[in-house]
Amino acid sequence: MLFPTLTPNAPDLADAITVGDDRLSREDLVGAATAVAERIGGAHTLAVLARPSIDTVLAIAGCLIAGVAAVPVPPDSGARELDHILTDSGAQAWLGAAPDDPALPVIPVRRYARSWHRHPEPPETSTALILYTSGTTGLPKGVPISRRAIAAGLDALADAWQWTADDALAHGLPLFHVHGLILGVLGPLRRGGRLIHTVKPRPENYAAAMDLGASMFFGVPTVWTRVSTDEAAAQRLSSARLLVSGSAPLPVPVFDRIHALTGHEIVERYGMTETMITVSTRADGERRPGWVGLPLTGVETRIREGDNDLPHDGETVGDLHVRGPMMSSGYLNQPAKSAESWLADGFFATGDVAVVDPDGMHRIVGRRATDLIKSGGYRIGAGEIETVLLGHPAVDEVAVIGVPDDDLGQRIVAYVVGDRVPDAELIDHVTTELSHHKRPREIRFVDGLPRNAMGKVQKKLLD
Ligand code: MLC
Ligand code: AMP
Repeated sequence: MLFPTLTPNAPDLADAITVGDDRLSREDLVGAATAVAERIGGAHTLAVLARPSIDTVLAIAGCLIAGVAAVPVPPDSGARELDHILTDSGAQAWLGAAPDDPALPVIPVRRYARSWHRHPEPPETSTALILYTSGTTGLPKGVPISRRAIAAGLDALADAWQWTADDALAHGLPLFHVHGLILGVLGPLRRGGRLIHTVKPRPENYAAAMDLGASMFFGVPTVWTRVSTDEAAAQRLSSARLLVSGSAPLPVPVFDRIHALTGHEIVERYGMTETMITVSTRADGERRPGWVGLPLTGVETRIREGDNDLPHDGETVGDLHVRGPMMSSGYLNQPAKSAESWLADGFFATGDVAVVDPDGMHRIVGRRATDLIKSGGYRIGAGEIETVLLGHPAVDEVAVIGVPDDDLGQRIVAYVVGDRVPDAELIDHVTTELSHHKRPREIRFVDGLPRNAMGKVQKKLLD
């Protein structure tokens, strides 16, 4: 059973889910989510505007009970992104909150409705979630994730992190990605422990979660960077059981500062939307700053150059491939793109380059493609932003890159050739079409872009 806690005979827990100041007991969660499931029976795919709220948790839980695929949508999606996600996923309606101009029917989530009906367990191969993630070019791709993959991924992490029903997980990450949603919400639902969602991942909110009994914290590196500069907040986390970082590289100085302030060595793990988490430091293992740990139980990895395996000597850098039961099996509606990454022998070519040492410890060196930017832990395709900026009448040519940033890891910078309009006009144009986190933080007007003999922009020569 995927979620033993979502059945009427699960033991009650007064504060099973806390989101900000809002709270739901296990009994109310099961009753309200089952009532949602009653209302959506017969649907196959529903969109959920993934605000950090109890209603979002109820909508997703209702879909999981009913066996309906949920498509979590960034709540600040712009028009272009929204239209694409709804069309590509085949979503039939919004479940719960909806944007102002919903385009689809809206099925309400009734917080105070209750049902104690017992639904049959949906097939384990059925799609539980379709998550959207950026590629180097084009619009985001849908990644269908099966119930079986979610179970395998969460159980492998429970093994690595000694994660049990006694844990109270705290975080403030968005509810439309692997990190905040699958690990951060479905994790506690599968393990049976409490969830404390802090709405925003601010250091003071994490410190306040200690008063609610938080034992385990999730954050992207930007969150840990901010915690490390807020001494008082950091020190409050000292008595937590485990601090975990992922979604982007955790800078070694941040690992060291958090260690000095809290006594904790952050557990780092590596994953992708397409594969879920495949490599992690173990709670009972070595925590080496700058390294992301060992393959999870059931996972195999290799580093390659072309078709050749490279040695695990701690120095040789190669393309990282992973294979494991938590992986998705391909992009939605994209057989050709899927075939580029899901290889015939079952391995997934991650696009990351890595080294592995003789003990199996992995270090992520970087990404092959410069056109995938990681900013604040979000994966953002340069091409998607360039297309939108080219749609602005003042822009003749544009190149978008990620430049190193102490806070965000990388900061989105757009080099623009065209009429000099105020930066805010171009930034707002992007937020109207895409999600806010895809907005350039900086616009640099230039007279021309560096190009090679073929006319291709040489992004490496920018910045
Ligand atoms: C300023 N703001 C604007 C704006 N200018 N908003 C829109 N348009 C403009 N022009 C405002 C915002 O509204 C916000 O206000 C404030 O500026 C800060 O902006 P932000 O972008 O919300 O926050 P920021 O501080 O930059 O973000 C840092 C962050 C965020 C860490 C909070 O990047 C984040 O949540 N990252 C998590 C990403 C994640 O979960 N990735 C997982 C991928 S899964 P206000 O008032 O709203 O604060 C994955 C697999 C794996 O990778 O391995 O896990
Ligand atoms: P996403 O699809 O948003 O999950 O982004 C996945 C990408 O994030 C990976 O391909 C890596 O480039 C990066 N990533 C995730 N976790 C880590 C980590 N711990 N260290 C370095 N990079 C990471």
